[in-house]
Amino acid sequence: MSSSGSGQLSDESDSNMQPAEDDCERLMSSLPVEKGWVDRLCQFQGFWISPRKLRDVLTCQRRFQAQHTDVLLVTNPKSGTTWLKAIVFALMNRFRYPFADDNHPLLSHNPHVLVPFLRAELHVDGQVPSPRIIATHLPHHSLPDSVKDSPCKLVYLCRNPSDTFVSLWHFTNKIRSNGSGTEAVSLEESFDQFIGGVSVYGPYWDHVLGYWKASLESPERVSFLKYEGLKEQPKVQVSKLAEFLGRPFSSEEEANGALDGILKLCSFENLSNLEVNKTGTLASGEDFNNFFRRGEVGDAKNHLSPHMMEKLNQVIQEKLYGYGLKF
Ligand code: PAP
Repeated sequence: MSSSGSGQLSDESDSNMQPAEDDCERLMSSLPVEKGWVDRLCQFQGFWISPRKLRDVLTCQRRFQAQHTDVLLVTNPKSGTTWLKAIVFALMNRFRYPFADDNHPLLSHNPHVLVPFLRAELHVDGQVPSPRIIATHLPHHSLPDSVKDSPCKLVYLCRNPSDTFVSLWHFTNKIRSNGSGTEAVSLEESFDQFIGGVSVYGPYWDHVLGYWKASLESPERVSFLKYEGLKEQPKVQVSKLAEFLGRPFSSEEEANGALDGILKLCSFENLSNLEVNKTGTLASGEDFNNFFRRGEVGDAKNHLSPHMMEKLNQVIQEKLYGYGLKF
């Protein structure tokens, strides 16, 4: 077994495709560990993850069966996952659920309920209607083999690192304070960890770069979007996304305002003001309203000092600019 976070497991538990608890414990004890913002983080296959989630990832890598028609939505946490889930759900299901339908599922269900995260058992027929829309935060190199070998489509949404960091920091502190009375984690300490590459599913830049490269190599398979681009040119971006997903808007739909309707339905203003999103809670315990804070571009400058912004820009420049990726 490796001690560099490469995450090799023995084959002992292959018979049921689920790693035995002992096997997981052994693997865990061999992985690099750092203090996280909520829980500890261990480095597995080069990315940082909470030990609580490691077994699920291992099981998923072994057992998840991709289908050709799957659509996988991928993000670094706090890059606009909730928004992307809403948009793709509305777009893919627009004939079944017209945007103006008073009973549209997005009006009564949080997007995280309508679009599940990748789990091993999602391959069980009928759990998610086909074509399945599934989300994940896994880095590209750690996707299950069945996804890598499948022609299914991947949509990656990235967000500028400063806003992603600030959003993650706020979210983490909400989770920490949820009933536990745990002290808030300081912005400075979290920032140093983030730019040192230690963040959940990070390093941030490795995550982004993995999908950026994949989108350049296989543009018909991986679509790379930016949160800022979606904000700036929502119609252009969502129209391109619809084409990528094989569901282009017809001229009749354009005339009917379907694209505008979907954008309005999925807007921060609309979703954040729905009763379900103000009061509901995920099965895992997070309140839905924690997924809606400001939904703006550039809020980081209200939290990070000019020195911090400069430091982060420098790291991003070093890590990403050489690959043609700029924010
Ligand atoms: P997740 O990765 O844990 O699922 P995610 O949805 O990516 O979380 O992050 C929430 C962020 O998306 C919040 O950003 P903020 O902290 O900077 O405000 C949230 O406000 C923003 N967000 C949620 N819904 C929308 C939306 N419909 N449009 C734009 N931004 C949104």
